[in-house]
Amino acid sequence: MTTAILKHIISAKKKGKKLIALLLDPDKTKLSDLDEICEKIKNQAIHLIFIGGSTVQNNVTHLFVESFKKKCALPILIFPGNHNQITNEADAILFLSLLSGDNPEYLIHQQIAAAPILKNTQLEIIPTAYILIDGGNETAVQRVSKTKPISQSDPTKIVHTALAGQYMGKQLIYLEAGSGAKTAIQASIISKVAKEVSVPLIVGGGLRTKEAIQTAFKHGADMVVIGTVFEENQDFLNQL
Ligand code: 1GP
Repeated sequence: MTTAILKHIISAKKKGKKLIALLLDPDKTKLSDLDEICEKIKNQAIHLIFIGGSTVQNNVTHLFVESFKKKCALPILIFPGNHNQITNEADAILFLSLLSGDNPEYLIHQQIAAAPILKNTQLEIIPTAYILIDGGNETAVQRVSKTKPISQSDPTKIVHTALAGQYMGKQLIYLEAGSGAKTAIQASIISKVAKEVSVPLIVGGGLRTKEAIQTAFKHGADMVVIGTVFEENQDFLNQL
C-alpha cells in the first residue's frame, strides 16, 4: 500500500495550495462520454478524480475506472457507496466511515466487508471521516444510508464529530452536504471545523458557483468536491 496521494494532499495543505476534486458518478455519466470529459478537464483546475455513487451496481465502477484511466492521467480515488464499488484499477480509496449517522452498516459493517477485498488490491487506503450535514433536501447519501444529517444549526456537534474522527485516526475529514444539496455547508461551519482539526478538510455538496468554491477555500477547506454543476455544465470549470 502506498501513501502517495495522501502525502500529496497533506503537502498541498501545508503549502496553502487548494485542491479541487471532480466527482464522477458512474450512474450519471455514460462511458461513451468519458473521452469528451477528459478533453474538457485537460488543463483545467482539477487535481483529483473521485469516482463513486450511492447506488452504483456491481462491476460498473470497475469498468468505468478502467476506461477512464486510459484517457486521464489524474489520480483516481474511489468514493464508494458500498464495498462492491472497490476496484484495483483506481489509485486510492477514500475509506469512509459515516460518523454523522447512527447506522452501523456505514460505520463499520461495510468496512468489514471491504477489508478482505482491499487486502488483495494495491489501492492506497485513506481513512476518512465522512460527515453528512443537512443541505436542505434529502440527498442520495441520506436515503441510502438511512441516516439523519447533522443540522447546520448545530455547529458544535459538527465540530465534535470532526474532532472525534481525527482522534479515531482518520486522515481526512469530509464535510458533505450531499450531491445536489440545495444549500452548501455554511462558511462559518467550515471555519469552525478548520480551526479545530489539523488533518486536511474536504467540503462538498451543493457547490455551484466559483464564489461558493472560493468561500469554502477562504474559510478553511483544503479541498472541494464538485459533481452536479459539472454534470449540468461541463464548461463550468473554465470559470475556475
Ligand atoms: C457529493 O460532495 C459531492 O458527494 C459533490 O456534490 O454533486 O452537489 O457537487 P455536488
